Amino acid sequence: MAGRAVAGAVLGALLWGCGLALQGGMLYPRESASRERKDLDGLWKFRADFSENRLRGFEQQWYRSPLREPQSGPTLDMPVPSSFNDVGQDGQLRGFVGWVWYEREAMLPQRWTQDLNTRVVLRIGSAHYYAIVWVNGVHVAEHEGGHLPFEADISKLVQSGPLSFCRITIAINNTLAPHTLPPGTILYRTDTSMYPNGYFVQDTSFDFFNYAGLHRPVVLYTTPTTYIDDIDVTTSVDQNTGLVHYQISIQGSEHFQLEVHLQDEEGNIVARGTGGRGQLQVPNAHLWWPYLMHEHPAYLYSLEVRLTVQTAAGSMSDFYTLPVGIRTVAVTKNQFLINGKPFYFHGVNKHEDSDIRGRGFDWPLLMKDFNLLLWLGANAFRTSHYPYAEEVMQLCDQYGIVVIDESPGVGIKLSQSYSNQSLQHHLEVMEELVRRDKNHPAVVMWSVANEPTSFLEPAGYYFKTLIAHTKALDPSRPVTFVTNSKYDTDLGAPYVDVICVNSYLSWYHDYGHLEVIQLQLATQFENWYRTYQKPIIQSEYGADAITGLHHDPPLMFSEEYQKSVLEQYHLVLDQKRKEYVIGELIWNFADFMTDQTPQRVIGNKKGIFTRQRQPKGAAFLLRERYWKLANETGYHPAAGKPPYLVKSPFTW
Ligand code: GCB
Repeated sequence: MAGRAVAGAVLGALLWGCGLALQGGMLYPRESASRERKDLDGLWKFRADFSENRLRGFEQQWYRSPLREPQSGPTLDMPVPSSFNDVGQDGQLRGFVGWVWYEREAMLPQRWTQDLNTRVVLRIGSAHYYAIVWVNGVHVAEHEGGHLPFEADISKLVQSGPLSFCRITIAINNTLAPHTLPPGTILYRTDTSMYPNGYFVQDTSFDFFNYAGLHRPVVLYTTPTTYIDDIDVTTSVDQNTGLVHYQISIQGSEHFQLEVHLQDEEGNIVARGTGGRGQLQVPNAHLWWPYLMHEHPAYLYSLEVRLTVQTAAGSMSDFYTLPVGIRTVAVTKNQFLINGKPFYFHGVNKHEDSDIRGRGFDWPLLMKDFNLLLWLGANAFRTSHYPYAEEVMQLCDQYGIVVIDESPGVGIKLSQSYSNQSLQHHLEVMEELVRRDKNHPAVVMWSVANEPTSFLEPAGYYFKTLIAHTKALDPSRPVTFVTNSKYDTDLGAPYVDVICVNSYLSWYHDYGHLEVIQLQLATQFENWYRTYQKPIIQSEYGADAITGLHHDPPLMFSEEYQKSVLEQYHLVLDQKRKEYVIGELIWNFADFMTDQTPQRVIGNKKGIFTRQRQPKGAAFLLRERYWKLANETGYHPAAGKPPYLVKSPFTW
């Protein structure tokens, strides 16, 4: 049956997955004196395989020749990056489950194909969910998981023939199974009095639409054949001196010289080093501070790495520049410290989601979102419920927006999703995530999951292992997962550094009874703190509001009700933040698309902005609160007397 074949095709593929301990780095493809980059954004040929078993593309080997009629049948023009779901007018394609095929040809500069000292790499920012890649009909890569980059060295392929172009074919399967991340199940509807033969649907336990496709930039880039493969930077502070510990890995040769320079924002070299690892000392360092915590937040140095190798043909160099923020992060039993000062998270949970493009990366949307965060006075967000684009993380570094970086471990509900296979994959995903995001100063904590059934018996071992592995990968950051289990049954909570708890008081229970929020919320906090003596973040709270729907006294779904829920939460948060509550993140920044259910009105409407990024009443309420919090908790070291009063937009 079609569904079984779809799931089977994915499952088969997953078993070939790589083992633990990733090989190599995943540096962002930046241009430099030794590296070129060619973006493959634009229109690609696209075809969904609607055949009953979804495997016609493999049976007919669509990767062997160009994807066009008469060979493989009709194609569509599909924009990249974008989800494929909402671009067209075809309802069947919107909800399609199975393999889709993308293809495009890329012209290559002559030097890339003729200079054998050049390495040509194909890099895919995100392909949701399982992807297989061919170049000129040759299999070059396979990857599981939709939110992290992967790449293939295609030098040999493009340097072996007379062609100055290459044909890239990518098959992507969006099927989710119990051991994928996020997990899902294919449900077979076998009652033929109700469903046609072979009918199946994709079932999931998370609250967002399973958008699919090539969601982020696809690029070709070059490096020399001996190249800087990875850089690992951690920072610490000793009195006024910033310490930058670096480790660089090189591929292609064992005989090389490495020089590193650290430059400040004015371009002055403030420290120099040589060799693959070392420590740079920066006297009177400018620290990386979060937005609204300092008059000059988000200070970034540049680590300039120069690799030199002597070859028979002469000397060859590779250059890479990495932005570096010097800062420290620490957790006490009731505080989160950045550079030794208490930090209060006042921010949002987001989604990568918008009209038409779905989860597709889009610069105007991204800048609008950052402008809204700055307007709101938000100093933090969580990448609910999967890793966001690398360009998002770069902007967080540049603007001082603190990030809780979350894995796609959402919807882990069934006991099968705690299997060894699931755990193995989850460990790998954490490796990929840490490898990609470890150098971002904005990232202050890893979140391994959202709202798992952490009260189930296997959850104890699962989260113990997962959190220990993440800490081993990155001892410099705290680790958490976000829970909605009860404080006395949660088997994962003993292993987290910070308790992140979600609650929807007077929304998913006690409908309309705003008067119980204060009591229930105070009880929630007290129970967790008494049990664990760890700082707590209210990692989600909120209510749906359909923009423009008003009712006073407040009724559910009106803008007034959303505001009232927030106000009730804030009364308790204002007491508890004096003790051990270290943050509040509203659910959600903007309305977003979900599966169709009777609880969702064309998506989840808990945004304080609409999906088109227009403010609801709650946005103004939060804005006033966040700027007030910034005034109270902001700190100016030079003035020596906290609190440092930031300029409130209300007095401009
Ligand atoms: C939650 C989930 C989030 C949902 C939200 C809601 O607890 O973490 O993914 O969208 O509640 O609105 O129900």
